[in-house]
Parts: sequence; C-alpha cells; structure tokens
Amino acid sequence: MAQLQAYTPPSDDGARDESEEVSEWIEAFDQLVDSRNGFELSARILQALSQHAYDRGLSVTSSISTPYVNTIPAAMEEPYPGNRQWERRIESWIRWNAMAMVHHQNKKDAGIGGHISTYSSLATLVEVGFNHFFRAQYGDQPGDFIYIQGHASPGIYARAFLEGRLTEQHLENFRHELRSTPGLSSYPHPWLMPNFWQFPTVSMGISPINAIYQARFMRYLENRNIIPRTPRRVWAFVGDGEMEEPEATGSLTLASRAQLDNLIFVVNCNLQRLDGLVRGNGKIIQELEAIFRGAGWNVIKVLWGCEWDPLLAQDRSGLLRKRMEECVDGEYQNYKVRGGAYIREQFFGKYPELRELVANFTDENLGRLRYGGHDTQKIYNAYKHALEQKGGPTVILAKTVKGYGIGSAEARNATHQEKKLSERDLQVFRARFEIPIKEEEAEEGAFYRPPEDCPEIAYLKEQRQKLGGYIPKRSARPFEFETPSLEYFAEFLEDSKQRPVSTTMGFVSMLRHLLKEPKIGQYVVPIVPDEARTFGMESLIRQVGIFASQGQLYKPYDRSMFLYYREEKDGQMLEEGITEAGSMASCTAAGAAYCNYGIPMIPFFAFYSMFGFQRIGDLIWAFADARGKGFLMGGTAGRTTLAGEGLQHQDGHSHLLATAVPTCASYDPAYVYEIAVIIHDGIRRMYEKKEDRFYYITMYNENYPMPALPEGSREGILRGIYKVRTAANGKAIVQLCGSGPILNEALRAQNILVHEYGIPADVWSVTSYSELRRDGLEAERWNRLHPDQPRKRPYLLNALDDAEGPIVAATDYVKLVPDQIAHWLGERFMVLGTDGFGRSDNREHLRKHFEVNAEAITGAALSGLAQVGKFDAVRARDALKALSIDTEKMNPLLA
Ligand SMILES: Cc1ncc(C[n+]2csc(CCOP(=O)(O)OP(=O)(O)O)c2C)c(N)n1
Ligand SMILES: [Mg+2]
Repeated sequence: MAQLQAYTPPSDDGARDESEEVSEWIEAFDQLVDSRNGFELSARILQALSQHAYDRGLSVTSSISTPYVNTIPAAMEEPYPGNRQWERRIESWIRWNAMAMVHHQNKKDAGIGGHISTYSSLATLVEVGFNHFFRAQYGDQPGDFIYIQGHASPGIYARAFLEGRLTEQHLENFRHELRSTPGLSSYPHPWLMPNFWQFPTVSMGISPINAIYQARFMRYLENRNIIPRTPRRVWAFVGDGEMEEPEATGSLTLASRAQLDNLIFVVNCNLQRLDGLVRGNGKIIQELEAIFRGAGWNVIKVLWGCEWDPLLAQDRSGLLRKRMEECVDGEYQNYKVRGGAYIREQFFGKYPELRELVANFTDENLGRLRYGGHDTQKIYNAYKHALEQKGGPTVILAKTVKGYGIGSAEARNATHQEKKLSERDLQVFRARFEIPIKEEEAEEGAFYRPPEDCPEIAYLKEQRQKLGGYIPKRSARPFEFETPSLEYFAEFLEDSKQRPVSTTMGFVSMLRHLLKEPKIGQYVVPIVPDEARTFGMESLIRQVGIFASQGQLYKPYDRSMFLYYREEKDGQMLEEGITEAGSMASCTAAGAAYCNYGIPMIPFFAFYSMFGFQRIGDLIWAFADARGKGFLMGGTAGRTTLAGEGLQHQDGHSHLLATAVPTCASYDPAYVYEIAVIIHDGIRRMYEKKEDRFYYITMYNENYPMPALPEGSREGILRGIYKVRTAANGKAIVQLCGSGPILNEALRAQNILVHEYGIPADVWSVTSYSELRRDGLEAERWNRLHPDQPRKRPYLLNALDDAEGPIVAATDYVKLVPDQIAHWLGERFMVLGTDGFGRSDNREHLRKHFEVNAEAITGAALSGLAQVGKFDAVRARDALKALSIDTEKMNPLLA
C-alpha cells in the first residue's frame, strides 16, 4: 500500500527556502509516481534511497507510525457498490431501535442498564460488513466468524429485528431474560442464547485474544486436512479502550508470525472508554498503529470522511496534515462536543491559511465533517483492501465518535453510561436520522418497524441472502462420535508392577495412546504453554510434531536424536510458548470446534496448575460461556507435592476456583486408573452424549507404585468418592479421606492407627469434592421443592452409609475444598488442608508444616475419637507428642 507522505516543515528560521526545495523534490517524485509502473518503481527507489542514506550514516530509521491521514488515498478508492440511500435508512432505523431498546427498558425498569453509545459509534462499521462482507454459513460455505464488541449488542439485536429474526417482544425484553416471554441477554453469551451468539466478547480483552487464536486454529485444521482451506475470515470488532487490556495486545505477534491473512481486526477508535478519553494527551490511533505495525500487522487507518478529501487535496503545503497531526485526542473530543464555530476557531483558526481554506463552509458544515469510521465509502475500501491482503493480518483503525447522533450525550465523558435520552434528544435523534415515526411516538421511544414490503427491507434481506444468510447465528452442527471402549485404556487400569510413577507420567502415556486411537486420535489437540518438558511430554513432540504454520525452516541441531524438536506444518501439538492466556484461547478454539466447525476436537491443555484458574480464570469463564468442551490438566499440582518451588508456584486453591465454574467438573485423582476412568467417561459425556461441560483434572509429580482399578469402583471415581482400603482388623471406627498424593498419607495413617493404637480405619479416595457437593445440593434442592415426596439422598451419604466415627479429610488443597461436603457430615467431619502461602522445602517438611502428613492425619483421628469418647483424651494428647506434632506451633495460614 502506498502511503501519502505529508511534509512537515521545520519550525526554525529558514524553513521557507528549504520548503521550496522540498516542494521541488516532491514534484519530481510525483512525476515518478504518475509514470508507467510508477507505483512499484517509486516504492523501490524510496527503499533504495533509504538504504543508501543509512549506508551514508544518515539517521533515517523508518517511523513506526504514518501521518495522521487515511492510509488509502481518496484517489485509490473504489466507488461504493451498495445503495447508499437505502443503507443509510436501514442503519438509521437500527440506530433508533437500538437506542429505543435501552431507553425503553430503563424507563420501565430503572437500573437494568444497557448501552447506547458504543453501538452509535460502531454502527456504520458493522453495517458495511453486514451489507457487503460478512459471509454466513450455508451449504458448503463455512461462514465467517464475527466477534462483536459486547456493549454494541443492542445494535445487533436491532438489525436482527429488521431482518425478521427477532420480534418486538424480544426487544421489549432486552435484559429481561427470566420471564415467560422471550428475552435477550445483555451481551453476547452463547450460554444464554445458544442459537444466536457464537462468541462471548464482553469482558474486555477476551475477544481480541480469542479471535487471534481462532484464526490460527482455522489454519491448524486446514493444514491438518481436517477442514478444507476456504476464504473464511475471522473479524474482530474491538474497542480502543479495550486494546489497553494486556490480553488484547499480548498475542499480536502470533498473528503475523503465523501469517494469518484470515484475520481482520477493526478497532472502533471513538477515542473514549468508560470514564473518559483513552489517550487525552496523545492520539490512541497513532499509538495503536505503532503497536500493530511493530507486531507486523498490515495497518489501515480510516480517519477522515469524504468531506475532508477536497480539503486535503488543496493542502499542498501540508499545513492541514500538520494541524491534524498536532492535535491530541482531548482536542478532537472538544471539536465534537462544541461544534462548527469552535472547530473554525480552534482547529482551522490556528493558521490563517487553514482558516481561509474553510472560509466557504458554514459552521454547520464544519460540524458535519465526518470521521472515516462513519463513512461507508471509506470503510468499504478499507475492508476490501483487508480481504486482498496476503500473508498476514490486517487491522483497521477507524476513527469514530462515541455516542454518534445521540444529541447532548455525543462525545461527552459520561456518554458510555447514558441509558435514557431526554425528550429533546429523542426528537433531535429522530430528526437527524429521519425516523418515520410521529413526535409522540418518538417521545415514548417507540420501536420503528418498517413495512415488510418496503424496498429497504427487501434490499437488506437480499444483501444477506447474497452473503449466505443471517448472522450472528450459532448452530451446533451434528457430528458422529464413537467413544473408544474402556478396554482401550486397559494398560492404565492395571497396576504399575511396583514401579513408582506419577499421575502426570500416567496421563502423558494415556495421551500418547489416545493420539493413536484410529478414529478419534486425529481430534486430540495437546496444548502446552512451554511446559512440555516439565510434564515429560517431549516424546509427544516427536510423536505428533508441533504445529508451525511455516513448518521447520531450519535443520534442528538435535535432528539426529530420537526426541528432536520437531516442528511441522501439520503438527498436531500446540506449543504456545509462555502464554497461559494464549494457550487457553487455543483451547477455546479447539473446545468449541465441535460447534464452529462441526468437528469434535478434544483439547488437552496441560499447564502449571498454579498458573491456570488463578491467572486466566476469566478466559476459562468465557470458555464455559462458549460451551467449550475438553480437558484442562493442572500439572505440578498441590501445595506440598511440588517440592522446593515455594510461594508463587505451589497451588493449593485451583480446585476452589474451578468449582465455581458451573460446567467444569473438577477432579483431584490419586491414581492413574482414576484418571483413565475420568477421561474415558469425560470423552463419552462431552462428545458422544453431547453434554456441554469440561474437565479440570490435577496431576502430580510424585512417584509411587500405582495400584490396579479395584472392581466396582468406577462409579465412585466418577461421582467423587470410593473406598480404597478397608480396615484389616475389624470394623473401622474412624474414616480417612485423601485426594491426590495425600491419599498415600491417609494410607500410612491407617497403618499407624492400627499398629500403634489398635484403631481400625477405612481409607477413601475422594476424587472430587465439588462433584459430591453438586450432587448433594441437587438432592437437597429436590427435597426442598418436593416436601411431600420421598427424600432423595446425596451420593455421598449412600457411599458412607455404614461408615462409623469421625471422618478426617486431608488434601493438598485448602480446607475449603473438602469443606464443600462438610454440610452433610456435621461435627464428624475434620479437615486438614494447605491454607497459607507455599514454602520452599521438600515434601516431608511441607506436609509436616501444613499438617497434612500421615502423623497429622493420625493425630486428628485420635483427637476426633477422643471428642466422642472413643479414645482416651490424655492418651490422645500424648499421641500427638509421640507423633512429633508441635501443638503450639504457629498456624501455617500465616506462617
Ligand atoms: C475486563 C473488563 N473490565 C472492565 C469492563 C467494564 N467496561 C465495560 S465497557 C468499558 C469501556 C470500553 O471502552 P472501549 O473499549 O473503548 O469501547 P467503546 O464503548 O468506547 O466502544 C469498560 C471499562 C469490562 N467489560 N471488562
Ligand atoms: Mg472506545
């Protein structure tokens, strides 16, 4: 793309002479550009000159941002292909209805919220897309993916209303989802509107990063021949304020590295966010341009509408460009708020030449000089150019006005929060956009429903038909899926023949095995954020290769070794580098592929458990909203099992965070066979039974011999609890529960209790406190709502049916994790957990410190028995001493 370079005269004396000389050079250059093949030739000459200047020692590093004008010069634009008059009307009606929807609802139900001004600034940007670019899925056309600014949802609903997809009742029930009549969710949520919204976008930053990884995942599927290569695009409409989120900019270079020319960002640069300007003292568009260009993106700035073209054409001296460049966003906001007379004085008036330039303009006309983001012609050309771009992603930085057209709220700092318009503003709006409704109706904020047979509606429908139908639309496409039988996992259900192994090692072997499964192996997507070696997954790199869009451009130094670092164009593994957020975005693309692509991809995202839910919880929440499926594998789990790493690494609470995600089933298995049973059933439920859920499974790096799957334990493993070792010397009078490697501590405590104190104890593996809790709550709810029916009993109580005595639960997680079931067990229940900051030491000392070792469990059991009179209290006190428990030491919570 050729850039129109503006000359900025230096401000010191002597500028005149110099400027004449510069003008001569520019004139000569213009002749070159206008000559035959002049475009390419002049670009090459410039490059050569710049190289030569560099060689001569001149400091001419190329600037990372370009002048503050449109990237596409007016002379290079193509005429607009649509019916501008009809499109303007359609857009105006949508604007009106979107505004009326929010206005209405807040009059009816004060405080219900909603947003007017985001869509007001975005309308033309999305309308040009809807009318001319966004392809829907139909027949064998796969359809584009559109991520829309969450706060613009009223506009998207208003368009669907004109299209006849939503009724007036829907609009009337915006943010009233829980009534008997159909309602609309506040923002794009596939969970709430599963046939409409495809992508959750409203938490700032989530949409940009997810869109990037979506585009990359599309290439992954194409390169692996799972889907055909098509011209499908990912469009992401994001806010300029939203670009401040680290997630929004954090993965930009991936898009250029992976050459994602299927990706288009449109940043709605209305210069404002919620509280005020994004960059009052600077220019957000220039800053974003530098960021995107630095990250290797093709940047198209759409700043000025057509009304500016003749002015720029007359600007031979470059003074207008200079003025545009020197104003900061705070000033641009002033111009929009204060109007034409102010613009004349403050913008053009700074230089007599510029004042002269607009001498023929009325103040009103000056006030109507539009920004590029409200000009269909400019937007169309930018989109067209983006589609033609090859070899990398494009961002369109479109300058707009926040609250465009909403009268006294336009461009004000408070515009984001505007919910209701004054009567005057409603009338101004109605007049400005020529809404064909009566004054009284306008006062009410009534919806405008155009006659079904008017040419505009026929046009709107026809344009969408040409592009394949209506969007957004989410349709879970049917897919065939057959879960391999549990026998396929047989080797993981066996014991390890006394060989000490970790659950992580077991999982990795299982994953390798699954990748070889003839039918579903191809759908498995291993994802790691630079943690493959941590989890012993190097062999996987060799087995299926790392996906690299360009393959391997170098000969790896370790090529001769068996486990060399293998990168492939069609590699199956996603090695994301150090970005849990990016990895989760990949997991999201893969985990929703069953719906978006109709392919049952099964992500296994393995990460350091401490850097999962805690760090990227919001992305996981959005994954759940998107009805994502798959497995999140929390490695190096547990606050005392991961030795040495200390405070920032030792995870004792991810299970607590996981339990709050409604569609997440979280498990803390102790044995490899437990993992096998859980993964096998998970695949069956998610992909064969089509349940919208996903799994969080922790895996540890402690090695111990793995036993074989005990008969009859499958249901207990899945539901959350089963007995692993019954007391050998009579009926147990105390119950010990353990999870993960802490189960071994419970088993050791069982031995101490029997050998030292003659106490029989049963030991239980609790694979999931949260599943037990959910089941318990479900039974409780049913009982509460059906007081006259026979009571349902939680699985937990059935499992513990005749279990006697105190129940001691020990976990490598915080006490609140087991506490999830305390509710049903009353005073019998005693919890040992790892509340507090992690410490650097070995497992033995960590478990002693956190009071979760076998000694602590034994001590708790004896104390509990003493409480109920089944053990002598003084003997219990002495036992604690004998077990080396320091009863006066500081609580590890704050130690
Ligand atoms: C992670 C997150 N933080 C805060 C918010 C609250 N919020 C909603 S909209 C908004 C401002 C958005 O500004 P911008 O991205 O520029 O969009 P605009 O409405 O100006 O188009 C904020 C802070 C949010 N939705 N998500
Ligand atoms: Mg903004």
